[in-house]
Amino acid sequence: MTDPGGPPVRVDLPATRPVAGGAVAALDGVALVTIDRPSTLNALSSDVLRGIADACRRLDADDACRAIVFTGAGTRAFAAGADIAEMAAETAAGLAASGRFDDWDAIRRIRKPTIAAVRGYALGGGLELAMSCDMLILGEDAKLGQPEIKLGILPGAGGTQQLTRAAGRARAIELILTGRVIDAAEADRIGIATRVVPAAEVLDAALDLAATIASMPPLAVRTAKESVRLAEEVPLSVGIRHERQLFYMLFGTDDKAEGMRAFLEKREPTWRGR
Ligand code: CO8
Repeated sequence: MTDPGGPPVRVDLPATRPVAGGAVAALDGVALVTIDRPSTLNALSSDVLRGIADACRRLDADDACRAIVFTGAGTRAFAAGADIAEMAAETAAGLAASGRFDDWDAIRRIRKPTIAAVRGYALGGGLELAMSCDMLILGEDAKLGQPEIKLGILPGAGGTQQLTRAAGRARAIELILTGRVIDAAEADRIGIATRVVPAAEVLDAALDLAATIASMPPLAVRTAKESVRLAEEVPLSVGIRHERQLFYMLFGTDDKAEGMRAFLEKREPTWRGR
């Protein structure tokens, strides 16, 4: 298979999808980021990673974007991991100097809500990318794993931390020390998935979820995400204190006044993001 020849990462804002009659519908506020290297099962070369990180930085600063879906081109893979051909030539010093982890950090730091739409393989860095997202929609054909151990390395883009937080130590360590690949049903059972859907419906399900979130008041979405993500980092009492500060802050917003007024007046709210 050959790649389409365009940039290895495509960004559509707003995302579109076909509707009846051959037309396309734009999904207001939803961005779609597509990894487009199907010939390597969307392996994450440094170019691809930079493309994803640049997209995250741009979309995070763009008020027109209120939710982001990440996906892989084709039906075989979300991403089969970091590019092994590239990594084979890499040295410790080169890796440390490369700034590639700045790109991973940029992906994890994004404040807009993120959804991974996963068909086929999400392995190694591919699973780490999916787990960096706030939500994972898995197709029934999804195959997830951290096979780095078989290459003499460990999951170095957050996998040991993210998988352990999502699935618990006993499950995460077995997967990381054996490199075993799991199917969507098992991923769902151990708490990695938001939802499992038929393979052909993955992207639509992710776009629907993104469109629903994009229709919510942006400041409340942003602070709710911040608060949930903080739960992975800090003790409960600190998280609850922070949540309370964010709650106070939202009581000073136009959207809080509008949301409650609209409920009482039995009408749809109009969000201003202020
Ligand atoms: N890197 C580069 N090329 C790849 C990768 C990859 N990760 N995965 C697949 N490809 C290529 C294959 O080489 C092949 O190319 P070609 O047609 O030129 O031979 C093509 O994609 C199709 O793959 P296969 O022929 O192997 O397809 P199969 O259906 O037989 O197998 C698998 C599919 C099982 C997914 C298999 O391709 C595989 O095992 N891939 C490697 C999976 C892997 O080990 N991933 C982890 C990589 S390590 C990592 O991600 C570390 C993350 C830390 C990042 C920090 C960076 C700074």
